[in-house]
Amino acid sequence: MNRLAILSVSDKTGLIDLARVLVESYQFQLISSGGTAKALKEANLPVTKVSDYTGAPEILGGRVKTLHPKIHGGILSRPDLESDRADLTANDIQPVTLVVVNLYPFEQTIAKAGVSLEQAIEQIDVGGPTMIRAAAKNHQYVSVLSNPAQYNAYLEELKAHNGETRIEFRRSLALAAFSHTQAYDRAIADYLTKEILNEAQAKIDLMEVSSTGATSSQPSLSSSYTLLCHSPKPLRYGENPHQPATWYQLGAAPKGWSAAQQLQGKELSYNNLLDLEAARSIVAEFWNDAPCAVIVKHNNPCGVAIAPTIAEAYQKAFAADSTSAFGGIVALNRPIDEETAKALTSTFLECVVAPACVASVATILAAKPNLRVLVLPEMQQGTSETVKLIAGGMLVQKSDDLPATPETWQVVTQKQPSPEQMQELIFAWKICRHVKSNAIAITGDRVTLGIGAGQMNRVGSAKIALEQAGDRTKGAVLASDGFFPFDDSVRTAAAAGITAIVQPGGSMRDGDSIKAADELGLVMVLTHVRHFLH
Ligand code: 93A
Repeated sequence: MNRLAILSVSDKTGLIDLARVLVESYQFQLISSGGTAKALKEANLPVTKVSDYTGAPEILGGRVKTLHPKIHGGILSRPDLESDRADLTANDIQPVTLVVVNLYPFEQTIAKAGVSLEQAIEQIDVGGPTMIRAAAKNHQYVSVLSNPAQYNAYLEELKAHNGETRIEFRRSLALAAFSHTQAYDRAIADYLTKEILNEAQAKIDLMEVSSTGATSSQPSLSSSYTLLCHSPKPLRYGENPHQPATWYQLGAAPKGWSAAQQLQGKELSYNNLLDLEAARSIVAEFWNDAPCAVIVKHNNPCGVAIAPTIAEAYQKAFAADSTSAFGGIVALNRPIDEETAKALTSTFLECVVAPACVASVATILAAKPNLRVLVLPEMQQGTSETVKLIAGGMLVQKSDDLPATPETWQVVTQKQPSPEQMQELIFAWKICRHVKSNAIAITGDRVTLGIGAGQMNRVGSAKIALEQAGDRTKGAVLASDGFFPFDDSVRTAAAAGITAIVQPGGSMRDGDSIKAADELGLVMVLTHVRHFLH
């Protein structure tokens, strides 16, 4: 019986010469798809069309040419295996010895000017890579030539080995084949990525409530964003029960919260996710630090602490403002340990996220079945941009991921900070930037003592933070996310016992604040960087 070769090539370079030797010197029987068969026939070479061999015509304008069990059965069969041989006989399939395929010229097509997405898509070869991969998989028995440059080497191999090929040779062809299909798919993926980004850039009309009704259905994304967003997951509701909401994954592969593992607890809500992200971003700030625990409520931290153990850090973060911590979202920069798990289950919390949680600890947490426990190994990785919708538009900005650079800070008071005070100021500053503006953070011994968030004037935030810190303000430090427009905040802070302040500076009246600090014996450090968070 003749050996069977399947030839299906877009680039017909060297095809005739190869086919002639295969037929005349090695008695191959040739099977080819339409265009290839035509070229061979014109050169007076004997060839059977795939459609005649399979009995199935080429359909869908050529989208289905070789995708047939008689083709793939022949390529993938193992003639040494009795069951495979039986299958071949039962289905009238001949084993294939050689596959010669080169693919639709996708890259050459997209390199041309003015090529539409539809035209590019038609140049995505499906049947060709399928044959190449099948032959490469079955290289124990089959040779695959995926490039005309390999034809001569193949003929040389046949010549040198009595019309046969060695397994090492077939394996090297298989490797070349898989590398080729990988590069081919990469080019397609790159092209689609560019298309999607271009389209998204052009259209900023993203969220539209689906036309089927505002409250009864999930909000849907306009087409441009649907391309970027994947796996839409309906949430029970948004910030409030009358707001339908959906959680979309950005990008094809799950990452960030989409990749987090939920060990137990109720389904995540819209507000949970927002708070978890706020807590994660603070933990990320202290990712390379000592054990750190963060408790968030309504997107603002109500307790953050650093301590020698994660259990101690959690206990301190909780004690920082135990009233607010009720129903809080906790993030830890260390795996949850048994001691922390016990503390976590002794109160009502909404969610806990940590980089890891072993089974024995999970068992302890199971005592609170409603508590959502999440494992997010890459907690330090955030977003590169933030997006907000406004009427008729969308605001996109780079995320505020500028690291704190205390080496560039400027002490502007007569009094210099002690090294310990400096460390505390860094801690307070790193937290303050994660508090909604106007933000004031008061800390001592690496624990938040008072947080003033979201007030419409800075002294208002300062008053709230100081009141919350109460008598713990003695010797504490204060951070402000924006400059002080007046000296009132400085005076209020000093009166409560604050000893050092870190703030961006940049106000017309910086002089007044610095003068007040000097008068009251405070340390003041300017960062020259502000961190508004709205
Ligand atoms: O559209 S396809 O993906 N569907 C197929 O079933 C198929 N089989 C082979 N393209 C397919 N091919 C490709 O056709 C080959 O990879 C080759 O590039 C080309 C050869 O077509 P023709 O022999 O008609 O010139």
